[in-house]
Order: sequence, then C-alpha cells, then structure tokens
Amino acid sequence: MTEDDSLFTITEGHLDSGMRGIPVGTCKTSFVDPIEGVHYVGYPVEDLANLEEEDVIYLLMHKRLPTEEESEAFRTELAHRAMEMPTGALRVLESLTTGSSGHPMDWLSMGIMALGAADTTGDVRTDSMNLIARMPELMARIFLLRGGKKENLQPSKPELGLVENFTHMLGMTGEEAERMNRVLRFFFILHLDHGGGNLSTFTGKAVASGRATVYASIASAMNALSGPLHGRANQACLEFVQRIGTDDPDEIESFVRAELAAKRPIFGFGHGVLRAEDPRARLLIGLGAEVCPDDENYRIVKTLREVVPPILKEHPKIKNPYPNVDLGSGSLLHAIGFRKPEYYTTFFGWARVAGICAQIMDERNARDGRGTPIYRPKYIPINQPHRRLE
Ligand code: NMX
Ligand code: MLT
Repeated sequence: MTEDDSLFTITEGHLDSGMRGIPVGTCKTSFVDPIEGVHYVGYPVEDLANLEEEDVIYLLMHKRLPTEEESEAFRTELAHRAMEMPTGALRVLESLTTGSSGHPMDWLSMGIMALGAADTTGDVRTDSMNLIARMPELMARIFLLRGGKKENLQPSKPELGLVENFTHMLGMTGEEAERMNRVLRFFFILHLDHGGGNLSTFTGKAVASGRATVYASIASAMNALSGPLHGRANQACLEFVQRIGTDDPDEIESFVRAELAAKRPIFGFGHGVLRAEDPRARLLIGLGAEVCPDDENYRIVKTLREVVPPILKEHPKIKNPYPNVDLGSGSLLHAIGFRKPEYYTTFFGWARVAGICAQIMDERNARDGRGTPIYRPKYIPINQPHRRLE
C-alpha cells in the first residue's frame, strides 16, 4: 500500500452518516471483524477472557502478551502508582452528594478530571498508567459516596490487582467477592477495546490529537460513552428487561413490537460494525449459565436473544438484528449484587479507559514521535450562500 493508493470512494451517501465505514486512520490495539467480532492485537477476545486483566492491558499497550517477569513488573508498577493516588482531589465529588446527584457517568468523568487536575505530568505513558492504576479506587469511592457509605471504604490494597482491589475496597469478602471478581474480570477484559472508530475511543483520540491531557481526553471519551446508543445501552437494556418482567416469549414479543412502534431503540441489539451476534454477548450469556442460570433477568435476556432478531429482521433498514455486548452484561452485574443499572456504564468506562489510553499512546508515538496530526475532517457546506451585511 502506498500513500497514493485509493482505499475507499466517498459518495454523497456517506455524508451525514456518522462517518460509517469511512477509513480515517490505523489502529494497532484491536480490530472488529463484522462476523467474528473483536480481536485484541490479533487474538479473538474469547482467547483472552480468562487471563489476568493486567496482562491484557499489557497486550494492548505492548502488542504482545507479557512474559511472567514482565507481567509481575507491570502489576508492581500499577500497584505503586495506585498507592500514590491524589485522593484529596476527589473531595470535589462530595459536593455533589447534596441535592440532585447526577448520573454515575457524570461522576466518573468529573473524577477523572479531578485526578488530572491534581496530578498531570504531561507524559502520555505516565499519565495513562497513573489513571489506569487509580481507576479502581475512583470507582469504589464513587459507588460508596453516592450510596452514602463513604466510611465503608476499605484501605486500598493495589497488590490484589485492579478488579480484586475494587471489590475489596467496597468491603466484599468470601464467596460473594469471588463471584464478583470472576464476573467483573471477565466483563472488564471483554470491554477493554473495540477498534479505533467506536464513539468513545474516537472522541478520546480526537481530543488527544489537539495535545490535550490524557485526563481531559479520557473524560471526554467517558462523556461520549455515556449516551444510551453507546455505553449506556447496558443500563437501558437491563431497565428494559426489568420493565418486561417475564420470560414469556409472547409477552416479550408484544413488548418489543410496542417499543419499535413507539420509535424507541431495542437496547442490546444492533451495531455499527458487527453483522452477526457479538461474540462478547455469547460469552457473557455463557457465563450467566454458570453464575446465575435461574436468575429472572437472565432468563428474560435469554428469551430476548431468541425473540428479538426475527422481529428486527422485519425492518430491512436495521443492518444488524443480532445481540450486542450490552444484552447480557446487565443481568450478570445485577445477579452478582450490583442492583442499580445506572452504575453499569461506569464498569464499561472503567475497562475502556485502558484501551483508549493504549490507542492515545500509539497516536502520540506515530510519525516518529511527532504524533498523529490534530483531527480535522472536512464538512461540506450546505444552504450557506455567500452573504454580506448591507
Ligand atoms: N432498535 C431499533 N432501531 C434500530 C436498532 C435497534 N436495536 N438498530 C438499528 N436501528 C435503526 C437505526 O436507528 C436506524 O434508524 P434510522 O435510519 O431511522 O435512523 C436504522 O435502524 C439503521 O441503523 P443501522 O445502520 O443498522 O445501525 P447504526 O450503525 O446507525 O446504529 C446502533 C448502531 C448500535 C446505535 C443501533 O443498532 C442501536 O441504536 N441499537 C440499540 C442501542 C444499543 O444497544 N447500543 C449499544 C451498541 C454497542 N455499544 O455498547 O456501544
Ligand atoms: C462496542 O464495544 O460495541 C462499541 O464501543 C461500539 C462500537 O464498536 O461502535
């Protein structure tokens, strides 16, 4: 491929299409095959789903899995950085506990900005590693502070690893903690990255291309993720499941048809790139069979998985009638004890922070260290004849 080779022809139909399918750059961390789903640096995500989460982050950053020594050193570095968390900066979140408290994704974004305000070095790797290392404590503090239980926060033990330290800080122990760790680690790995063009990643990289800080870029990415067509679909999907309240296929069908008639999205289905069931949906539903086979929400999810695609196929404009990652994740999070769907997107965001940081690092190192140029696509003006004031 040379610089002048034509990769893609842009037609008028591509305009105002959300840049669907238009190649704009290269990505080294992951790609999404429309049928086989996401691959991290070449590995299908299912091969990686039961590894240690730090090793998969290492893969995204270094483009290969670590040796045992490298894995140990990476975990130690993260643990060290977590210990130096500027927790005082998070007092800003306490002012939000009075009156209207906003959405947890607002808190996540503000928390990331607060950490950046307290400790930005300007070095992309250092800031990325600090943020990844400190996310578990930010998450735990958000959960406990919003829940009015900030005094329950257990002292951070970063040597436990990212996911386990989070559940430890929440005060989880024994079998309950083990179940949470198993599901959260699996969820975390599956949500780390999804190619270069998904909305939150693209947003984070666009902001970073102007040489904004890692913290400002990632907070912007989290704001992008908070939309219900993107990351917040996992919340919307479980709320939908709870509204349905039955795994009777006929009742579910009526519900789905009524939603479509009201022009509301069927959350947990459809995708901008995938054209088959998302392997992450299959994997999460598979984990549910192990963790919560008799859970009511889980049973409804399984019925939705069967009932919805044929209905969506009746609408030829819907390019992908199959389940996406958000179909099954909420029922699992609910079953392991996270009862409030409004928190689910923060788990998605927590994981995606690492993937987006890895992509920002790649873009900053591009062109022999000069970095990817500032994002500046072209918009074609319409309805704007030249005018002058008299
Ligand atoms: N329910 C209802 N309508 C849908 C759905 C769906 N699940 N999927 C697509 N459509 C509609 C879409 O709104 C569009 O309508 P219009 O032309 O009137 O604007 C039409 O079908 C064509 O859309 P597509 O080209 O198939 O999908 P697109 O790439 O534009 O959008 C999603 C992708 C994911 C935004 C869309 O499938 C959707 O809204 N799904 C439900 C929300 C959801 O689950 N989002 C999570 C996606 C994964 N993630 O975590 O980010
Ligand atoms: C996903 O994980 O499915 C996304 O971030 C959405 C996308 O890839 O467009």
